[in-house]
Amino acid sequence: MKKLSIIGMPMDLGQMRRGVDMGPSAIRYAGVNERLKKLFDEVHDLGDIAIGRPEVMIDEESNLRNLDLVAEKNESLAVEVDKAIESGSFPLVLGGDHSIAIGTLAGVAKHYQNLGVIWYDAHGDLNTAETSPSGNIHGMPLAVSLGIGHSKLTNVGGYTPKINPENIVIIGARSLDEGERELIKEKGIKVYTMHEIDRLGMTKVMEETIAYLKDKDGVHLSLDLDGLDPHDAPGVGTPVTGGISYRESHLAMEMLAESKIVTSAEFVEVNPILDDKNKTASVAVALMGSLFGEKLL
Ligand code: 5AB
Ligand code: MN
Ligand code: MN
Ligand code: MN
Repeated sequence: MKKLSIIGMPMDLGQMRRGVDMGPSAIRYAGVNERLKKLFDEVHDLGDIAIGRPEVMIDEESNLRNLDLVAEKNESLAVEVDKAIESGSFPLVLGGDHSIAIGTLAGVAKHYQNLGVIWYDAHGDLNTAETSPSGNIHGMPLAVSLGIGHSKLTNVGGYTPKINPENIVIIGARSLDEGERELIKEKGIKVYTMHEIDRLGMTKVMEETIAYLKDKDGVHLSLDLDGLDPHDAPGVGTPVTGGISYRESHLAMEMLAESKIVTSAEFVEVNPILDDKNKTASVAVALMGSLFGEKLL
């Protein structure tokens, strides 16, 4: 029995551009339920976690934007993700800015001793309050999940760390801050930048990624739509030119489907206000179709 739980996380407090809170609605409007119902025995859309509309608050002591609320809302997300897994469902989280990976991973990682993570993104999301150029928590969730960062964030879910550096593969990186580069080297995190994707091709990148993660007891896919080229995914808050194409992304998802290694996923940073006729949400839904085993023939 294949069950899917869809959890909307309309979070926009991890960055400064409003509109990303409408990401889950845009993805539903693009037909996520209808599309995935064909691929699962049961699809449960659990609706959205309540976020509210507070004014932006900078934590004076740490310089982190909306620190307390981002931590609190991610606690709620972690509980929902945990419940979905307990009920035997595959958890699929719809973002929302990427700070929600803090809660998703808090809910997922307690179920796996040796969780692998694929971070599909133009960015490393490995900043801390000290290295961040922006104070935006959506640039920090991978570091937080490694146990690096403000304790209010690293302790979401009541334990830390969630993942080990040697279990991470970053794909699509092309905008890394200095502190992130240092952390990648220090921790030995595996990264396929756009250079490697151009050079090896997506087939080889995914073959290597799957081989690298195949002995893990679970694999979480954290897909930031800005990993794709802005031409294919314009509706994102921090676009970076020269990204992964729509076709390459489809291939990546199809290869993941074949490998059967992925046990949870989130699709984040869809901002319909910045989009072109819901193109980015539609791309997200098409990629989900491929990830969950849709075939052309
Ligand atoms: B996203 C930047 N590195 O920390 C920062 O979209 C951008 O979740 C972060 O990948 C982008 O502010 C975060 C400059
Ligand atoms: Mn549990
Ligand atoms: Mn990004
Ligand atoms: Mn990201």
